[in-house]
Amino acid sequence: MKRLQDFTFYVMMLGSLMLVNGCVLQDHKIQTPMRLSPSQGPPFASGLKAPIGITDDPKGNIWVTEAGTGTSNNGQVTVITPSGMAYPAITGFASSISPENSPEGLTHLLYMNGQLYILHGVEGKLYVVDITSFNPGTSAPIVASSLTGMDIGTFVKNAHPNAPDDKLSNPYNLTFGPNGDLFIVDAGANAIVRRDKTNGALSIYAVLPDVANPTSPMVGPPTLDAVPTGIAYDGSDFLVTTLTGFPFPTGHAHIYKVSGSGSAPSTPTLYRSGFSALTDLVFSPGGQLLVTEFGFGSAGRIASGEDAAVALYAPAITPVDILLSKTSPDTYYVLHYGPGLITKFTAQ
Ligand SMILES: [Ca+2]
Ligand SMILES: [Ca+2]
Repeated sequence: MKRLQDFTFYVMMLGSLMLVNGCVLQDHKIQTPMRLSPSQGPPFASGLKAPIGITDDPKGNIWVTEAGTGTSNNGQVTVITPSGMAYPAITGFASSISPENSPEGLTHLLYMNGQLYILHGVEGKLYVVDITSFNPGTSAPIVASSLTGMDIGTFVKNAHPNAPDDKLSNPYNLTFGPNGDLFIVDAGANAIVRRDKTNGALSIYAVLPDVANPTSPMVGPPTLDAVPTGIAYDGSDFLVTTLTGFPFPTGHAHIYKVSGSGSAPSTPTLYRSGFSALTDLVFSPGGQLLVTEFGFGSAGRIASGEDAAVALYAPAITPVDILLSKTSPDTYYVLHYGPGLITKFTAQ
């Protein structure tokens, strides 16, 4: 079971977005995209090593986590300027090889007020890095060993929200929520972890339930771990995408809603279903969800998170993060894990 859960770790990815910032800074014309049209020409960025997450700053730079090769500690955060020039920003994060022979290490990251909040799934740590004085192309890369990560994993394993399964932690994706606290989905513990803005105290905010395995008893266990991959906050509730564990049955991945005002543990309610291997979500300017599906048994997609039947772009090769630009109207960026690239889309 450990191996199966480890396998799910590397395929899960991403993130959340500053809905409020995205809305107020830009004059988006397309409130609810019906289609995403890819930019012509080469991809916005390529050559990324096992990339997992993207975020953007108010200057239009895209910051991306790369898990690395797993053969040396070459996990890193790369920054890509609006013109598409890529520079290493933080280098030398631990990168290891999972039992399934894929690189693992850094997971998602999030920009807020001059700082990057960066998760490392294998270390179970949160890094907070001030980048206000970092100039892409001229600043020397920050060395990861100079940073002090905050331990998340030990708390999560001790809290053991996924009991009776093994104690696991894989801090995977994050968003800011009520009181400005940070909310982290842990893909190993199947839980939402709250980190107090003021004193850094950690608590379990919600637990994502197992789902019945439609292929049991032929393939896999009777129930599957939810494996949360993305989290977004709309000002009152959280929306959470789930990968759904091995064997990743087509059409059985859910989006959950978790109240932002409930007392912990807040009980997730089913928001939408019928998806496959969800990896991320983002709100459109009109408040509608867009989601990414990794593509196991079926092709990967960018789809409406309100209706699983509505594809916005397909096939998409192993998409793991979707971002609504803070600076360019009607522009979405999508990160592709397998081919290591970022594509730019215009909403239509
Ligand atoms: Ca995202
Ligand atoms: Ca379970």
